[in-house]
Amino acid sequence: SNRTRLIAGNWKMNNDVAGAAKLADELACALPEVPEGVEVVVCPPAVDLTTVNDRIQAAPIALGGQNVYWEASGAYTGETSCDMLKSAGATYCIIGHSERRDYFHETDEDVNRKAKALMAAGITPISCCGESLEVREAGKHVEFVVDQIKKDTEGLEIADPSKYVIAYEPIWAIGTGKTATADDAQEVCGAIRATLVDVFGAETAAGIRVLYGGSAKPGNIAGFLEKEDVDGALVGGASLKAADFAAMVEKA
Ligand code: G2H
Repeated sequence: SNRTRLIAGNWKMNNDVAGAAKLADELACALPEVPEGVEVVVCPPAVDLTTVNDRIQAAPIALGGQNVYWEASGAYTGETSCDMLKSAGATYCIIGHSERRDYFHETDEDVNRKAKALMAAGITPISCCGESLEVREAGKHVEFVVDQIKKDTEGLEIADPSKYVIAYEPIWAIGTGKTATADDAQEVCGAIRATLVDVFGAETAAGIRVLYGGSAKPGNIAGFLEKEDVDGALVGGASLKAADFAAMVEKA
């Protein structure tokens, strides 16, 4: 495809400010340039955003949040708005990660509202979807993810398809060392693309990046990226080591 590949690092709840500064410096050093047709983004914890932003200024690395709240401001203790993310330098934001859905009860309706707020603010959502082991074993994974995509994209208006990203992360493959095969990923990413064609039309669907996530690492990323509908990776564990993350970017 002619879609720009996207390699996104999700640091999750790792690294205090000093640790984030160190990792950001190492990444800037390891990635003075990225291969043509590849975009790179790192998503540190909210308290680390400005520090990381300062450190990656000279590198071809973008900054993203891990979560956002859709209201503009006010009495929402503990939350971060789109404009706050933007003011810290973020141009991407992960939404609907399975950990947020599981531990913090985030629903498809929430994910949909977050996507709308981010896009209105000019921040690119990385909207996560994916099935549990139970759903996979029942053979209902395609149906389940297609339903998530329909709900998560409801009423979205996508003017620039490069500014809306989906990440398919089978929950049973997250941080478990159990990787989905490249064919597993393509099966669902292909179904996601077909759903996007239904929702937005063929032209827009062809421009939306669909990432794979779940124990992606230097040794397996190439196999995923060979697949027609896999346009990059959302990387957790392996994004915490600059050498591993840089190796994955080089292979993209
Ligand atoms: C899936 C992924 C990144 P990991 O959560 O979002 O994490 O690569 O550690 O499985």
